[in-house]
Amino acid sequence: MALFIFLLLLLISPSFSAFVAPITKHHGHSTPFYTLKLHLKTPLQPTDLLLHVGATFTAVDCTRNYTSTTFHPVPCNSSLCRSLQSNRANTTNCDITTGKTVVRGVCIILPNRSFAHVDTLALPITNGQNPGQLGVFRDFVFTCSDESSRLLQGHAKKEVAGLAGFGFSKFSLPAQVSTADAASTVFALCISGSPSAPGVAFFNQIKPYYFLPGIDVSDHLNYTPIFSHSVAPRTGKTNNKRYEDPYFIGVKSININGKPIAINQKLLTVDKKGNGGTKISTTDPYTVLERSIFTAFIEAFTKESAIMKLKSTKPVKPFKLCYDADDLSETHVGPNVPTIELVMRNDVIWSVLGKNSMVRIVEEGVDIWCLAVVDGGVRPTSSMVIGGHQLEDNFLQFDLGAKRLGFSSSLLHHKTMCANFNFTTIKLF
Ligand SMILES: *[C@@H]1O[C@H](CO)[C@@H](O)[C@H](O)[C@H]1NC(C)=O
Ligand SMILES: *[C@@H]1O[C@H](CO)[C@@H](O)[C@H](O)[C@H]1NC(C)=O
Ligand SMILES: *[C@@H]1O[C@H](CO)[C@@H](O)[C@H](O)[C@H]1NC(C)=O
Ligand SMILES: *[C@@H]1O[C@H](CO)[C@@H](O)[C@H](O)[C@H]1NC(C)=O
Ligand SMILES: *[C@H]1O[C@H](CO)[C@@H](O)[C@H](O)[C@H]1NC(C)=O
Repeated sequence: MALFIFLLLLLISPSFSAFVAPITKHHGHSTPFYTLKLHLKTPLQPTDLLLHVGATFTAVDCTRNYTSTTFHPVPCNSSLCRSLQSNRANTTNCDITTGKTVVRGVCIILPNRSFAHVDTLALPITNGQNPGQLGVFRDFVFTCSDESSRLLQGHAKKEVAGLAGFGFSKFSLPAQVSTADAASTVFALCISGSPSAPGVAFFNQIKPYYFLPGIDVSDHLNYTPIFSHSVAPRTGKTNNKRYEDPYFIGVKSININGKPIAINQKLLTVDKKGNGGTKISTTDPYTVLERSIFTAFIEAFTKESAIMKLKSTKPVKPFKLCYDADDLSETHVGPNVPTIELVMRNDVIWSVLGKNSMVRIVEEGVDIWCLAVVDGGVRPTSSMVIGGHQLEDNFLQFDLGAKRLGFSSSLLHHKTMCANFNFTTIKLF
């Protein structure tokens, strides 16, 4: 209970408790990534955080040029600290060395040995159609770490101050800005493929979600069960150590032009150790498939494209199958290639058309479309990881209370797109 008092939200108005934030795609480096813009610190500063749908905590590097009058570390051994560490508080070790300074008496979060702190965070309220004034959260809990810069391999240090964690945790960003308890948090993501026109994240909004020209996409969602399973990092010692709390969906088969490909079903379920299954990721730019699934997928796609008289060309890394742009006809849903369908265990279908299955590579003397799927190797933690490119212009609603994911497939079918949220700020009360 003390925890909830500690986290009490200060809302500007009781009648608006939904929030919104722009999501921007960045192309600058070899791999694209997505950031969420919010306001942090006192006085409030606009801040870009790497969008990480599976991360347990929101993390900012508070050792690097961090000035805020409301910043304070979570005390070692406090009840909030024990809750953050899932009751595995390390009361013998409360000091941490960051750079050349030692910070004493703080709450250390394992396994990455970062420490927890609180500060002010603000997001615009929304009615589902426009953003309004900022809603302010005084005691938002972060970890202090440079995780985002490790994930971006040192790139974009200037632009990206940390990462926004949306994982299944009561300390995720959506859970902390939720007025419901963490287990019934609702949030939605709509990622735009255009670096100049942002997509949008909604918090606490069940409906409506308006996109120009006046389309409420909550009318166009299919639902499938969603679940979470803590996953340890791919590298390093992982015993008992939580690192991510990502979301999984139950894909039972993949169809290419309506024909199912052969997949070992065992790979598609999450086992007791958290291995296998289909994860959703905003930090993998492209879909990643376990080796045997990848091989079957490429084979079936090649066969179907041959039937459509498409001839492949020399691929560009990391892709395996590419076509000359001149040889593909284009439609409003992307190049005309075999259609991919992800069939869920509850028999609803997530269809993936050219715009999401293919990525265009324009380099010196090269103009090709490549199948935007990469080889995950043998025995990866998750057998399928649905990555950013496949999520673009697909609306996703994560309803943790109803334990379901609402998905739209391509919004282009409904004559709108993720960049069509109207970010003109209005006065909402
Ligand atoms: C530190 O922050 C100040 C004020 O926000 C800014 O002007 C300065 O460029 C920053 N320095 C670095 C190294 O990022
Ligand atoms: C943490 O709390 C326990 C129980 O309240 C106490 O015995 C212990 O000394 C405390 N440790 C530190 C480092 O304050
Ligand atoms: C707590 O910290 C001490 C000192 O760093 C370390 O030896 C011990 O293994 C830690 N305990 C846990 C549970 O991590
Ligand atoms: C966006 O919202 C503003 C405020 O409601 C409105 O005036 C404007 O016409 C909208 N833009 C479009 C393109 O509809
Ligand atoms: C934190 O976790 C990441 C992800 O696996 C790992 O690469 C990194 O070395 C860890 N950092 C520390 C300081 O333990």
